[in-house]
Amino acid sequence: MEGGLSVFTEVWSDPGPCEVEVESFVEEYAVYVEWEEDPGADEYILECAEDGLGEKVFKEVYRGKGTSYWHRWLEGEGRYYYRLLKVRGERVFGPGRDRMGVAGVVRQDGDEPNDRKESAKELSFERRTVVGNAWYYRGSDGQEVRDLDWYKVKVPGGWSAQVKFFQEGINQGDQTDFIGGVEGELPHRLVQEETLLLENTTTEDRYIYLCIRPDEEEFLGGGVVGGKVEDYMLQLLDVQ
Ligand SMILES: [Ca+2]
Ligand SMILES: [Ca+2]
Repeated sequence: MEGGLSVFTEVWSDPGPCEVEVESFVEEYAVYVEWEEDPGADEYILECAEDGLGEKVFKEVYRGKGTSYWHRWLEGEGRYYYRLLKVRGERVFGPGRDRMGVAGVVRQDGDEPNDRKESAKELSFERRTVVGNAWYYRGSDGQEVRDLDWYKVKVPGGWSAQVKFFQEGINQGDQTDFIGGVEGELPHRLVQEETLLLENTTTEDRYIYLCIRPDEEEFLGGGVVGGKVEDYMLQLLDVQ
C-alpha cells in the first residue's frame, strides 16, 4: 500500500522551479531561451517583457511542450526579460524569476563559448590573429548580461609569447574599453596596442591563458542602464 502511494505522489508531483537560461547575440536580432524538461508539467508558457518601458509588462511568446524558444525578428537593439510558467492539468505554476537577454544587429564571435578558462580558444602560428567581440548590458532592474573571452597560447618552458591587443578607433597609447590580463596576474585596463607577455616560467611546455572582458563603466558610457557590444583584435606576435 505504501509503495503504491509513493508511486502515486511521484507521478503526480507538482512541477519543479520555473528556471530559464537566456542567451544573447547567438543570432542577429534574436534571443535564445531554454529550460529543463519537467515530467511534472504538461506544457510550458514563456513570457517576455521589453526593458525600458517603465514597469515590466509580460506577454506570452510561446506555449507548448518544447523546452527551448528562439525569439526572432526583434527590432533594433533591445533588452528583454523572459520568465517561465508551467501548466499541469488546469493549474498554472510560476512564473519563475525573469532573466534578461539582449538582441541586436551583431552576433557573438566565432570563438564562443569561451567564458571559462576550460573553454579557452587557442592562438598559434596557424591562427595568429583573432577578431572577437564582447558585450556588457545592465537592465532597469539591475540585471547584467556580460561576455568574457578566454584564450590560450602554447609556450615552451622558459619562453614567452607576446600578444598584442587592438580596439578599433582608439589612438595608440590611449585606454581601450576593455580589461584584460594574463592568468595569475591582476587584470587591468588595456591600452591601445598593448603587448601582453605570456611567460612560461616552468621548464615544460604549457598553455598560458589570457582573458579579455568589458570595462563595465565604459560599456555603459556613463549611463545607469544600457550597454554595448564592441569588437577587438588579438595578434600573436612572437614566441621566444
Ligand atoms: Ca566573445
Ligand atoms: Ca565569451
